[in-house]
Amino acid sequence: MPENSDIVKVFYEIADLLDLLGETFKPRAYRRAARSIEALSEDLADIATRSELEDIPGVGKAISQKIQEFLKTGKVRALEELRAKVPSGLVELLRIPDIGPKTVQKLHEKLGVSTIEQLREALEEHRVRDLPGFGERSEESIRRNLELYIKQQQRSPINTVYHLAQKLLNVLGGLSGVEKIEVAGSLRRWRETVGDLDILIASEKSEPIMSAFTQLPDVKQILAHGPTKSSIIIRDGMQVDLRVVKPENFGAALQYFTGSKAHNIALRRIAQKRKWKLSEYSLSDKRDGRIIAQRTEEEIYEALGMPWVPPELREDTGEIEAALENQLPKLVELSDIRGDLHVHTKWSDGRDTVESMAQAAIERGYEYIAISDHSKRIKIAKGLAETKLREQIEAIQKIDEELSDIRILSGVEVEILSDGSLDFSDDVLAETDVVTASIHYDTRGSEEEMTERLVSAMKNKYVDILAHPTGRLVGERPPYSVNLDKLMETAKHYHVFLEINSHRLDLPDVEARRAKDRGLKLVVNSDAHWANGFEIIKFGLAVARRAWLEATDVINTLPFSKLHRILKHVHIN
Ligand code: DGT
Ligand code: CA
Ligand code: CA
Ligand code: ZN
Repeated sequence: MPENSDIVKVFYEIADLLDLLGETFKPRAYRRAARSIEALSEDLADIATRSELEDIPGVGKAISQKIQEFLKTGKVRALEELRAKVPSGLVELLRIPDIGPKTVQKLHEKLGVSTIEQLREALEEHRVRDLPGFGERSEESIRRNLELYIKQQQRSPINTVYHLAQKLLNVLGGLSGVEKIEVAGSLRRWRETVGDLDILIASEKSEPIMSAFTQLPDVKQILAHGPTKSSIIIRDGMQVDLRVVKPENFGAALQYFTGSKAHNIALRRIAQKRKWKLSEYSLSDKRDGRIIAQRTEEEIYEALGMPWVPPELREDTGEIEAALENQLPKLVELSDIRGDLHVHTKWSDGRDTVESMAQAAIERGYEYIAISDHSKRIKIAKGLAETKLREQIEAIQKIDEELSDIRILSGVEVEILSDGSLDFSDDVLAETDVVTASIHYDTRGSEEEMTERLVSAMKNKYVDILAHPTGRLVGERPPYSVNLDKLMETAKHYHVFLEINSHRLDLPDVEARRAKDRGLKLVVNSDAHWANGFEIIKFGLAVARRAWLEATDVINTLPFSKLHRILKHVHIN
């Protein structure tokens, strides 16, 4: 069954195509219809059944026919015909900020530009400035807007979006009339990357809030400004969607806009079986329109026969079935975490001393940390030579004795060399309490080579943890090729714990979940390089939760009295 949003997309595309063909009035009519359909609380199919489509503002005979055609066939012939007339890339060029149909037409006719890539080339070769009516300044402005557009197409890593969201929640949350405010979408589900940021507000009066939103100082472009939904692009290219709903609908809206789309579709199917309807406004009875639940998410899930589902699980990968049987996992929480086994200091490339890292850990209520600075091969990170490491072990011992509130373990993040051997001999490793192995250089090997290199390191009898097993730095560096199945098998056999690294976010949630299913335990570490760096553990924890991990699946939820027994060679003093 097509959704209203599907036909909305059709009409916007028709409008764009008509724009490009030089039509003036028709595009406006399609946009107007699209906007009123966006604001509907009822399915078009139901309205069509009652033959009331033309009662929708902006919907006349021609548009009503297209809606019916779409409901019947899933297609609109007029759109297909328009698409055939216009090179397909041109519609995308329209999405670039400040570029309208006239500019696109000129670029196309005079320079043969019909794709983003061709526009980039034309700009590089400075061909745009020579177009009549253009010049250097408009060429430069198109170049900047193209960059912005390209940036906006990319997904952003969660940490940057998270901090942006905190700022926006602060500012928007302080506006008068705001009763509730929450993030929704992929950020609320804690995905490791976010396409656009969705914010939801409950308020009786939306206009002043929407105006304040579109006038935020960082706004680069306003994509839409309406009474219920507005979209902006902020300075660094991120799109932010704000929806303002009535307080009584807040739960239904939050549920809907948190997604994922797959989760929502599955949930809606359960509602439909009961002759109910789940929308962004409410859960209601299709037969008499009676509202069953709308104010909170809990009420909605409960009415559908299940407990509230944590947003991290809402991907339709088994969570609905589990919820219906009351078998949802009890996900690991921040308060379960008792320590951090991957911490850097000034001894290598960290910014703070062992003391300040320990102090910061105490303030977080941690029972233990492991200092794990880099080994000598990694010169760029000021890796420690053997003598330095021995000095550090002694220094740590002293500090550990002085601080009774925390146990400080001496560890090392030992480099796995190209041939799979470790950067320190076993004798040296034996003097530490925890050994974390990882790769930071020469990562271009084939999958077999990289896997073999990691596997041979994991076989070392002192290695406890394999840090950032895929090498990815989310949003910046791709993973190296590696066979994770083989790593998991080896980890199981040799009692090595795979790390969920909160800084890198290199281990995808689905892989962490597979590790759990294979009976492995993991460790969630911050890889903190300064005293304020511990708090990013929330992003690693999010991966753990999206992987369905419970506290018992994560070794650093253990008290030290139990942890030391599963590490290979802790020196107890
Ligand atoms: P993103 O932005 O790509 O990181 O991912 P989301 O999940 O934030 O997706 P977004 O921003 O397009 O939409 C936010 C939520 O709104 C999405 O998770 C589910 C809901 N939603 C959006 N569009 C539709 C739709 O056409 N149908 C349904 N059922 N739900 C939708
Ligand atoms: Ca989103
Ligand atoms: Ca969105
Ligand atoms: Zn590290």
